[in-house]
Amino acid sequence: MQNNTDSSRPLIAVKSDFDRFVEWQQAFKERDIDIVDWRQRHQHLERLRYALVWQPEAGALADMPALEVIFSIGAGVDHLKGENIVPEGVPVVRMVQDSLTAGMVEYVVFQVLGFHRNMHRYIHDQRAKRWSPIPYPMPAERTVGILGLGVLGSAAAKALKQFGFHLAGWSRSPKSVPGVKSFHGDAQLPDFLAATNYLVCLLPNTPQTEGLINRDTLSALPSGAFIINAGRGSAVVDDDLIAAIRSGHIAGAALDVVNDEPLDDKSEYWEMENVIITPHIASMTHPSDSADHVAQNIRRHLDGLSLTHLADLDRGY
Ligand code: NDP
Ligand code: OXD
Repeated sequence: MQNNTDSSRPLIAVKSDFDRFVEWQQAFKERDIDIVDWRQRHQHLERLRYALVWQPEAGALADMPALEVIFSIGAGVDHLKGENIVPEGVPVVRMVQDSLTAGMVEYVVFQVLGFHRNMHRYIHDQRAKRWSPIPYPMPAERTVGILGLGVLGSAAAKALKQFGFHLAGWSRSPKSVPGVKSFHGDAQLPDFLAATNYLVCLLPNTPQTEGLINRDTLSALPSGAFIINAGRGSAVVDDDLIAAIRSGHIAGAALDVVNDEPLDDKSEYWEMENVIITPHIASMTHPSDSADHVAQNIRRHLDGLSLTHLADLDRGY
């Protein structure tokens, strides 16, 4: 079916994650776009102006002579970094879609509330048949600080605000999100950290964000702070975080992303009682609605309009 394409319709090659090709096929069919499986792209190279990819092999996109736009299946574009991945001059559109944002909001709210209400401790208490109530503070006595106040960080902040937490965000440039105190740049990082009880990281992987959560920044947080990382594992210096948790300065961490995925079975994180590991599932791209974002951009491209949500690969996000 995928090879039965109509040459007047746009054609996109899809290298899907999680084997979701059939879902993408259905979603694009409903939007009058033809699609080919990544492995069969060679049969359609002259017609393939678009590619939707997750972790393409080096050289693969460069071997598509008609390629005009690359769509990232993820919000992050770090999987497109590196030698000979994105051909010179071909724009990259990153994924921005309501369902992806909603998934991240769910994850962040879930983890903040879980730590706030001590669920990480009650899980162990239950296993030990221990009935041991722990007093908890009011949300108005706690601040959630979000590293990366972009599409996902702003949406998570807005959702958390409804519970009564104080909210702060840190980004490169100043932001104006109602009810969220904006900090920006390296100079304002210490003040942001000093007031943060739940540190949520939604930063992209760039040279500037690498290792940002380290011994110094962790010690700048108030004692008893929690870490929630759903951005990229590269932001964390693992040995520093492990030491800070062992010392009790950091009360717990939820890590959806780690430096080397999948997490090595020798990692100390697995055994740490106050650490919650999830396998990079904080949010996912759902073909049934994310095809809208791709289809709209293909229409814009065909109409000669500017593309939305272009990534800046030099900046790294
Ligand atoms: P955005 O580009 O909308 O937001 C990124 C934010 O990070 C911006 O506010 C940006 O600041 C800030 N930022 C980047 N570099 C720096 C820096 N050096 N110092 C301070 N702030 C910085 O991205 P999204 O919100 O859509 O996505 C964020 C990340 O989330 C993705 O890159 C991806 O890594 C991760 N992700 C993880 C998923 C998961 O399942 N775990 C799912 C989806 C995404 P400014 O606005 O000023 O430029
Ligand atoms: C993304 C991701 O970048 O899934 O969207 O991590």
